[in-house]
Amino acid sequence: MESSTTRKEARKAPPAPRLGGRILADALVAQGIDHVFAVPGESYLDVLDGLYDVHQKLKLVTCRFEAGAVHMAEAYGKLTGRPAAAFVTRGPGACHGSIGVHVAMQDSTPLLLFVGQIPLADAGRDAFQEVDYRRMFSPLAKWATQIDQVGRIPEVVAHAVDVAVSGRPGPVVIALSEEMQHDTAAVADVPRARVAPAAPDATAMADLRALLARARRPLAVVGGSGWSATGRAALRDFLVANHVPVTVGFRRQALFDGTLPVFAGDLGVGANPALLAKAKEADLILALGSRLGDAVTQGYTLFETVGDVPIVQVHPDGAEIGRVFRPALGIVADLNAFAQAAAALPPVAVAWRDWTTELHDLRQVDRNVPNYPGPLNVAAVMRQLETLLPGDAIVTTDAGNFAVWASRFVDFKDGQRYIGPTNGSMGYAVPAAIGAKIAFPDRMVLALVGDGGFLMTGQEIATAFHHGVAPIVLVFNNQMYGTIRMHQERTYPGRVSGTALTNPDFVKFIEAFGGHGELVSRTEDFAPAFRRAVESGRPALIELAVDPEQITTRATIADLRAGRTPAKPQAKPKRAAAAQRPAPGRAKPPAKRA
Ligand SMILES: Cc1ncc(C[n+]2csc(CCOP(=O)(O)OP(=O)(O)O)c2C)c(N)n1
Ligand SMILES: [Mg+2]
Repeated sequence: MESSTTRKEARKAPPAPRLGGRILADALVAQGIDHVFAVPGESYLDVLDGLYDVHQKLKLVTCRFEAGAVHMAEAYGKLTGRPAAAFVTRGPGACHGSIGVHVAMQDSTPLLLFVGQIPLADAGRDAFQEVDYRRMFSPLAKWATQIDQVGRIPEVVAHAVDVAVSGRPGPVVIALSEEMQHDTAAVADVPRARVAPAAPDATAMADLRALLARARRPLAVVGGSGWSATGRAALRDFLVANHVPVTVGFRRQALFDGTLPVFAGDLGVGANPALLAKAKEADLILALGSRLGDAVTQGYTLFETVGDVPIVQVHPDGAEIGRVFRPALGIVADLNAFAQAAAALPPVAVAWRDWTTELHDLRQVDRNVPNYPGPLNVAAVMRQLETLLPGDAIVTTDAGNFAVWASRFVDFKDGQRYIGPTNGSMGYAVPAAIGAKIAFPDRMVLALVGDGGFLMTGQEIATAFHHGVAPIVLVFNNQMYGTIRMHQERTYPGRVSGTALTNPDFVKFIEAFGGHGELVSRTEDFAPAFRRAVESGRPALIELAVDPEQITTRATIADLRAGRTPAKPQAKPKRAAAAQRPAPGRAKPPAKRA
């Protein structure tokens, strides 16, 4: 029989020596990372070899472009709340992939980006593809570091995951110098840390309730990342029980069920001007997870930054609370823990039923399908799409004017997800859809993208084929960089410069990969085409022949040239100055839009 001393010694036995590449692969597994999205490079050959050994626990998704790989990983993290890893090679690979780090930072998404690094022995010689990643990524990432010693791989990877998921989640970039990848060390894996979520302060919750009880026109702004299904359900219970009108932040649709009678629409690019005007009448703002960022606040003009209207801001990171808008009450808490605590508060006596109804009605009126001229009414197509999407569909969006068709006309439901780049990153939707489909192979995943954005990363559809997943892509083809054309027509009417596009045959494009393609030019053809795309079981693309004249959901090019732009919220001094500048035809600063 084995003595107890022998058993103890066996437990204490030093771990077997492993190569750095293998230690790194094992470290990812130990931290619960289950997907790696990569474009290979000779700078991390040893890690690729390490991944070979763990391929049953860690799926390696080979991509075509580093921006695509990082967008896939970002979307995976956004949807699951756990980071995926992206791997890119040094220099050019890191430059291509950097866009996804910016998305993850602005969207507060947990993400790990590993970059192969040159040999440490050559550092500082401007060696082949050499870059200092700490400096390159320091303004882009939550943390940028480099591992130079093989023995510290488990420690750094564990800490990187902790940083990525904690507080305001974000991207961590880790460069891997060449030596440490093929050095050997006898180090143990580091287990995942169990960290209890930060609970909201009970006194602050009572203060929140007191502020709500005093309000007459409250308004909730729901946003941020890290919401769980349970957290969102609790949030819904709290807001519905108190009959608070609810808006969602820019590209944060489906955090709140759009079909509920308290839903008032989204704030952000393309928001309902009538809602924006009403938001200025609110006498209490509940910013729940939202950073109250640039797009959500119409360039920081929607509310007073230091004003009389009390703002309650709930965020997992104290550094975000009051960053621009001084709150009457800030609550640092995990959003899901906050929602549970809020749902447990006794509802207040609601004195604003008419206000909530008024805001909800504005949303309904805005959702009514206008009688757009031409054979394809994109608003009507969106309303059809709403009925065709399953209750658990995942929709990804790109950046561009086309995106407003969905946000204005589709009410996303509780079980659905809608994700997009709040930093306005074109080329996001297709790779994000592939990342989403890899995370949730049994759910329908639909990418919404313009003709401009599609040709930035549409080739990642090859990755979908390679890994056997079948997203559907809806290309809104208006044959131009429409958003920029809109700004041109507003600011320099009739002077089209650098915004026209010549496109390929998109149906043939997807067919060349072996996918299913459809061109839809008439409203009534959309639903059957969509059903055929779903039934094909293959990656599919539906091109919508959008009338180029209908430049936004609210204006034609002729409207813009004539200065007939939709009503904007009442301008504050900053904007008022811009409004007094010369009429169309003369230089006017373009609005910040993505
Ligand atoms: C990576 C990137 N490059 C450029 C821009 C600037 N930009 C914003 S929208 C837009 C045009 C988008 O065109 P398209 O995808 O066809 O959509 P549309 O606006 O025509 O609906 C451009 C060039 C951006 N936001 N992101
Ligand atoms: Mg376009």
